[in-house]
Amino acid sequence: MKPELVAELARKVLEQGLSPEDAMTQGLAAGMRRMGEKFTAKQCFVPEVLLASKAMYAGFDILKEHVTGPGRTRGRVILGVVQGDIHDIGKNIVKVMVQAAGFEVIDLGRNVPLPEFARAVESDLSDRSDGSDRSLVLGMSSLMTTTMPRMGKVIDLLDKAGLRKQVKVIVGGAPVTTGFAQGIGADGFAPDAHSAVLEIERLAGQGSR
Ligand code: B1M
Repeated sequence: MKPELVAELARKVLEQGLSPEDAMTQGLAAGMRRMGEKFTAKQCFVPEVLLASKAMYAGFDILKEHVTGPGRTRGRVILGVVQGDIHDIGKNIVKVMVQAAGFEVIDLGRNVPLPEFARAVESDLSDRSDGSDRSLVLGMSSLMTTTMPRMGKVIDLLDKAGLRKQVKVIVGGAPVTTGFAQGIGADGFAPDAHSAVLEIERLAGQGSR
């Protein structure tokens, strides 16, 4: 909950040549997870959580500039938090890690209307006048049990639009499980940002075209 201190520590990470990726996943994300557990246990409340997010972003904004990738595009990932859900801290961490792994990310943001996901997929697939055959992955995030079924609705929309076979879908967020992901017909699931990168690499390697 101390933005100045977190910023100072993030700068120290860089000065000491430590890995900004590790600082993000093992430091910032772990800290937010701890706040999440405290919030759930009613040991802290919304103002503290917001202060913790502010502190998280104070470190995140410094570290993200130093997360480097392989310098070539390995494919494109469309990312967003589903309609009705404004929790985007996890999605933003996933985004930076996926970018660092060399993927181009189209970030649709949070509280994304469901048809917008399908539109983004359609627009990417139709914009291949350069003959590009890069892989395409759609990543959806949801932090609430009330909004997570909407990820399945997006998959249905892709199906109806005849786009489903041309894109791999990965879902994530604290309440999401492998079983849930399989149940809604997603191709992949990841419990954290590091596994999200590995899963997206796997999906992209399968040739999602
Ligand atoms: Co709210 N909130 N919140 N909240 N909040 C939860 C989610 C909740 C579980 C708390 C609780 O009651 N125990 C609960 C949901 C209950 C349910 O499921 N039905 C809840 C609620 C109810 C609400 C409100 C409705 C509260 C209210 O107003 N009455 C409201 C909802 C508003 C809305 O969305 N419409 C609300 C608001 C907020 C804040 C604005 C205060 C703030 C969000 C700030 C923001 O995100 N910009 C907030 C926060 C911070 C939380 C908790 C405390 C922490 C979430 C978080 O940031 N975790 C959360 C409690 C909890 O999770 N235990 C809670 C840290 C983050 C790094 O982890 O997001 O899980 P996470 O991401 C991880 C992995 O999940 C994974 O990688 C990430 C990094 O390792 N991952 C993916 C995430 N997306 C992925 C996508 C992938 C793959 C992996 O592939 C595409």
